[in-house]
Amino acid sequence: MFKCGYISIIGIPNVGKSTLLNRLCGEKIAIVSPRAQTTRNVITGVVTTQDMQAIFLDTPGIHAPKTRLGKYMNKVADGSMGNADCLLFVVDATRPQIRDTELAILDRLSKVRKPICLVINKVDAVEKESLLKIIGEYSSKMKFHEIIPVSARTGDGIELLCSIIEDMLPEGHMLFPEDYLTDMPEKQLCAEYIRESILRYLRDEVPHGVGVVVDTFKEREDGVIEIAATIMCERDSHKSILIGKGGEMLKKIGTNSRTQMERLLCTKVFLQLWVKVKSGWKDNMSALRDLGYTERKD
Ligand SMILES: Nc1nc2c(ncn2[C@@H]2O[C@H](COP(=O)(O)OP(=O)(O)OP(=O)(O)O)[C@@H](O)[C@H]2O)c(=O)[nH]1
Ligand SMILES: [Mg+2]
Repeated sequence: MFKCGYISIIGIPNVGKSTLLNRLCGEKIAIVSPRAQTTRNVITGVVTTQDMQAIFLDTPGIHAPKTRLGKYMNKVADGSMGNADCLLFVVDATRPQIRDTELAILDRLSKVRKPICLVINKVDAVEKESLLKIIGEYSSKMKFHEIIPVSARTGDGIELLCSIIEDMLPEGHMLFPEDYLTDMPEKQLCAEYIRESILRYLRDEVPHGVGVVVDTFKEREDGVIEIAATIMCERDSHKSILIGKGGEMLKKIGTNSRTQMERLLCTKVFLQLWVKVKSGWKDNMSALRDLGYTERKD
């Protein structure tokens, strides 16, 4: 009896959804950062074993949106719940209080007639005793298929989580080839690596105002891949910070993301970065479309 289906990974920002996706898939498909609202689109990761094919949908953290981009992020997260066969609701063990944001998600989940597993992540960072309180609080609010504490960082509890996922999935034939990993094109993944480097090196306000588009992605005859990308930012001051003194910062961002691209593509990469100011791009439909933040019509 083979099982196959879609599992949506949802939760508020920064609880470790993308880290969990990467851990479950054994590959870095989604970028991760200590800042909230890192993921902006639904990212698919597929795991195939002898007994199942699990198609994971990592989603943007659900939050109170301030821009059109924010609204889009919430909408795709919400849409992925509708498309999934079962759900992983991820919460952060280091932030045990249930706040309005979690309550809003619980309210939404209570209307979903699908198996839902509560995943309490980051258990490596808390005392075991504190978990009982979190488990108690959440189970008093809703009935979950299972509640499982894990650490996406260390891998603790992941094996058990996989067996719970198998249990929740419906019977069915494989939907993707056995060795299929993600629907994220390499070009887009490279743009995401650049964004991750920006999140790593710069303070909050800059990365949150940044979008990255890969304009050129081509293989040269000598096997080197040439990539040119534009970093779109909101203000002139952000542009100066991104470039840095004598171009230092942009060089650092370039070196860090190029190393990741070379690992992904298994070849040398020649990377060129450009910075462009486009104020208000997060509310601008055509800019959002250029960056791939528009709803797919399928
Ligand atoms: N200690 C600890 N930290 C973790 C764990 N999982 C994730 N983190 C950290 O939590 C932060 C957020 O991780 P992400 O995976 O980007 O979180 P997310 O839920 O995808 O965030 P958004 O995309 O913004 O919604 C990063 O700094 C991770 O390294 C874990 O199991 N233990
Ligand atoms: Mg994420």
